[in-house]
Amino acid sequence: MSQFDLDAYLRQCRSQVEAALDRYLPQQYPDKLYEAMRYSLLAGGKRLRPILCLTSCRMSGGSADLAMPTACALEMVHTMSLIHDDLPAMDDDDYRRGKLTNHKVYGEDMAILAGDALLAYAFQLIAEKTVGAQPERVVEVLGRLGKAASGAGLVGGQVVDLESEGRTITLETLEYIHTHKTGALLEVSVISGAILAGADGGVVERLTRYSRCIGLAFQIRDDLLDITATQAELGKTAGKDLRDRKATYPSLLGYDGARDRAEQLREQAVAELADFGASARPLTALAEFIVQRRH
Ligand code: GRG
Repeated sequence: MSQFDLDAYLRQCRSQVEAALDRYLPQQYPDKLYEAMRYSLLAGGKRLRPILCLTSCRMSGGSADLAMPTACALEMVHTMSLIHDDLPAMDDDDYRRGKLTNHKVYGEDMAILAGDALLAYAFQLIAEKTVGAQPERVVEVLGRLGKAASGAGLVGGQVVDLESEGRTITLETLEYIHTHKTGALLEVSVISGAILAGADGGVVERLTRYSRCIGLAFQIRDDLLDITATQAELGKTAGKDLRDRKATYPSLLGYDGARDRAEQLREQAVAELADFGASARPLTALAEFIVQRRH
């Protein structure tokens, strides 16, 4: 089997996504609002969610163009969640993606509104710009994205996270936080690409199991990096979990235990792809990237 060049693949996907984000969200009136939206949306980042969406769409026989509006919408929802997460009322962070956080530059009022506008526009983008998918598939993607962003997804995870601050929590509560705060959007990223391409229920089920494993593995890696990586590598404050005495996978399982759990999850994720043969190489490599990434 020829070696799959993940770095080249990531570079190519990222440049397509960057161009599409810039195109879908041009600077316009009201100037300050769109400047604030574009400031965070075009600030870099790994673009993992759009890449997962484009990759699962291709694996299921669709084109990158088919999934690009959804891929960009996923990045908009992700970015708005980072803007709101960084606000003084939540995590109160000064740096994100190597730059000052949105509210530090534009003020809290504009940061809240930029996040709101990105969230609403994400749904508009999918509805208006998706070309070539069956309408009921587009509706399914809209519904799933809505659920992932709602109290049953990101917002629910964030609420339990805020309520857990300064308290001792169980591994079960920690898993609830992360499967909702982080896992839900990663899952819909993988699934939406496949749905748009017309994948059947069996494929969607396998990819759901794959994405749940990589979602949790992603978060465990995040917790490990918070201990080992520097602020320059992370683009945000490092060592914050320890300082805030937050429950994390390493604090509950030990550093090695958490690392082993992430590796187990990667293996489980990859096992779900066995039936897809060579077409699953990018998703296999992405699972590896998630547990080995340095930022
Ligand atoms: C979605 C309506 C709505 C509101 C947001 C604030 C909030 C509710 C939720 C918090 C969600 C959150 C910040 C989760 C953390 C997710 C996470 C691990 C982010 C880091 O992702 P990376 O590493 O970042 O992919 P880059 O910068 O590479 O994109």
